Amino acid sequence: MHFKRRLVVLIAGLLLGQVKSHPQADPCQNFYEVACGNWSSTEATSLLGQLDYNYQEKLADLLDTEEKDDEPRFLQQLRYFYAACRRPLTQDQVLRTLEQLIVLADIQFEELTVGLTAAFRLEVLADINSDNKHEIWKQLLSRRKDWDTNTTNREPLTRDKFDELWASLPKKRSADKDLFWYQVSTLEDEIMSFGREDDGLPSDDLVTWTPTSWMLPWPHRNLTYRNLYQVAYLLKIQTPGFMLTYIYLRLRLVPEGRSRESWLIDRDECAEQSRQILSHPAAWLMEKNHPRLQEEPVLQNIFEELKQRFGQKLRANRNNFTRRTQRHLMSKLKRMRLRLSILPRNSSAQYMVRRIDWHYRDVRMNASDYFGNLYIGLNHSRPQLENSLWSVVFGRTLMPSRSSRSDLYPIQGNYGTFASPFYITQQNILIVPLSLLEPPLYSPGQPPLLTYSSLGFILGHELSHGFDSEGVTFSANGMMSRTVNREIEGNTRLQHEFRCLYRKFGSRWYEKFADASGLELAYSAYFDIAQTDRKRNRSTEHLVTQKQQFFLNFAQFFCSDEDYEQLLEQSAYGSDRKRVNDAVAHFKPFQEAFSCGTSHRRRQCRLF
Ligand SMILES: *[C@@H]1O[C@H](CO)[C@@H](O)[C@H](O)[C@H]1NC(C)=O
Ligand SMILES: *[C@@H]1O[C@H](CO)[C@@H](O)[C@H](O)[C@H]1NC(C)=O
Ligand SMILES: *[C@@H]1O[C@H](CO)[C@@H](O)[C@H](O)[C@H]1NC(C)=O
Ligand SMILES: *[C@@H]1O[C@H](CO)[C@@H](O)[C@H](O)[C@H]1NC(C)=O
Ligand SMILES: *[C@@H]1O[C@H](CO)[C@@H](O)[C@H](O)[C@H]1NC(C)=O
Ligand SMILES: *[C@@H]1O[C@H](CO)[C@@H](O)[C@H](O)[C@H]1NC(C)=O
Ligand SMILES: *[C@@H]1O[C@H](CO)[C@@H](O)[C@H](O)[C@H]1NC(C)=O
Ligand SMILES: CC(=O)N[C@H]1CO[C@H](CO)[C@@H](O)[C@@H]1O
Ligand SMILES: [Zn+2]
Repeated sequence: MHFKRRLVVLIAGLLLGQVKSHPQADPCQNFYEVACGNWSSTEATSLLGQLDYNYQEKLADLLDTEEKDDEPRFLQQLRYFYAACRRPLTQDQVLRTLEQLIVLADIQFEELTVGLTAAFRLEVLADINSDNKHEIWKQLLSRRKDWDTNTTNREPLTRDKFDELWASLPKKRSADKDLFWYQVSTLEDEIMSFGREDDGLPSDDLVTWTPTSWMLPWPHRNLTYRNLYQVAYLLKIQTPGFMLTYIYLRLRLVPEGRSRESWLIDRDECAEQSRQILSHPAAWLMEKNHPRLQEEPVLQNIFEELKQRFGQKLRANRNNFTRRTQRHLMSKLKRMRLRLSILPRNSSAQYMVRRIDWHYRDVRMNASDYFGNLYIGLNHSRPQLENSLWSVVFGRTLMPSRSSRSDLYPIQGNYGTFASPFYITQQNILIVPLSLLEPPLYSPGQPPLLTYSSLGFILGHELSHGFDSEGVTFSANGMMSRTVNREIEGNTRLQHEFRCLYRKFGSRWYEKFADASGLELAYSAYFDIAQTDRKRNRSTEHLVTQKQQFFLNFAQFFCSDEDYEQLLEQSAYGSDRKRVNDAVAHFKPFQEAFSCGTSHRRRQCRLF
């Protein structure tokens, strides 16, 4: 998700018993509905979104307090960024920023992000990349907020006007006026050609608004939703370089005196952006003021239990692997580590400060230049991001192998959430941002059932990524093993199971595997007695009720609202509804807990 929607309602207690379940739905058919039935209409977008929101509130509080004398340099940069973001923004600033960007030699998504943020007055940092450009434009076209229409002009450019604007345009040496006019006029003609006259047809699918801050041409005729997508498509296929200059020209169409108004970005959004742009300084400040690391043993213990359960599966050796591959798998599992926080652990406070300072040594924020800061921040994180592949919520990520254990792991908003943990294949390490250890997901001393069914599941999910089709060939220290790869490719049973998952879930299969496996591990860690955890005293009373509660709490982690749901529909995970229902669909203990008939039991694809 790229524009996170503002949370309207704060939720107090989400978990177990506090969400009204939906008794009419059949748990065996649609367990999501049972668990989340009435959640969407009343609560926040999603639980992880809520954790982000709470975190940002606290961060904003800290950034609103006075600076102290001895603060590290990186913290000053964070304060400058936040302060500049909180100042009233003006069209004049927008124009000056665009003038600096359009003359740059190489204009990419970072520059376009700054340009669109400035021109469209976005409050939330857009995450633009080659995959979601269309989505961004659809979002921009769908925004409906009151705005001063006098600050924009929505008529196509005439050649005369174009000539006049071009004469005062800061230009690159390579700029070709006729070519640029050709591109502009072609694009504008196409946009203006959309829409239909009043033809008496039903008006249900007519767009009834002009998008907020829309400074591009807007047809005089009525647009259908289909037209809107067509306009979005036309805009998305333009290059970032063309788009920036074009937007600048369009903004200049309005005489500067007409656009005196200024606008403000809310403090939560500024805190969120501060966290996106300077994630480590933000994490450092938060961890200093809201220490959470004492929770570490709770998670480390659960993680060890999950590893132990997964080890049992591996030892059963369903795939009849050779001893060599078995050793590879067992050693990988044994040495998989869990690290809390995106900051290096196990280092002195001074070292940590030096490490972060060094990472941000080239970043010089200006306490009165928000758009300039945005560019500095995005430009600074560009090389890191180019070197790593990212996936979304509960991502798995491939880091460049040269990165070291003391690295500052970048945390990105384009996960959809900052609270999402991730597994780094090349380092065999699982990173859990501390912001995950907050209510309503976690509070110290909560019943273990709640912890196992939520955090236990999340850790199990990430652990399982170490053993999906991509992860499995990487060794305990993150090296790709050709021998193991060959054996896996030649293993008839495992390949058959891979295909089974693929047939069922398509390219999303490895997430579904991680979900199913994570649930199984967490369930087993909580309910099955194992030698390693005799110390825990499980109550045997009301076992069926406990099991039902376990599954309900697991499912309620995914409750989200409908809009958000639709967006996720397109992501690697499928909708939350399907995620929950797919994860429980073939899980025997679930079917027993809810007395589902055998008709619901189909064969489960099992990798291990
Ligand atoms: C827009 O401009 C017109 C004419 O200049 C003026 O009457 C109107 O009040 C302006 N609207 C706003 C919201 O400033
Ligand atoms: C747009 O649609 C409305 C409602 O159907 C109609 O009244 C109006 O005339 C249409 N405008 C144009 C320019 O076709
Ligand atoms: C596993 O391998 C052994 C010998 O290598 C063989 O006897 C056995 O049948 C195999 N089992 C399966 C399920 O393929
Ligand atoms: C932390 O560092 C110390 C010394 O550098 C080392 O002995 C210890 O094993 C490390 N602990 C972890 C968890 O890496
Ligand atoms: C900070 O930005 C303002 C424009 O908003 C500019 O006038 C000023 O020179 C900048 N300061 C530095 C140190 O670059
Ligand atoms: C952008 O980043 C490059 C290094 O990646 C640096 O050389 C350049 O000065 C940066 N530009 C700005 C405006 O920060
Ligand atoms: C374990 O639970 C049982 C029954 O609830 C209780 O009688 C017993 O004292 C508990 N043992 C420990 C070590 O807490
Ligand atoms: C689907 C459903 O149960 N909707 C209900 C959610 O809660 C509101 C208010 O409590 C009811 O009016 C809806 O019928
Ligand atoms: Zn995953």
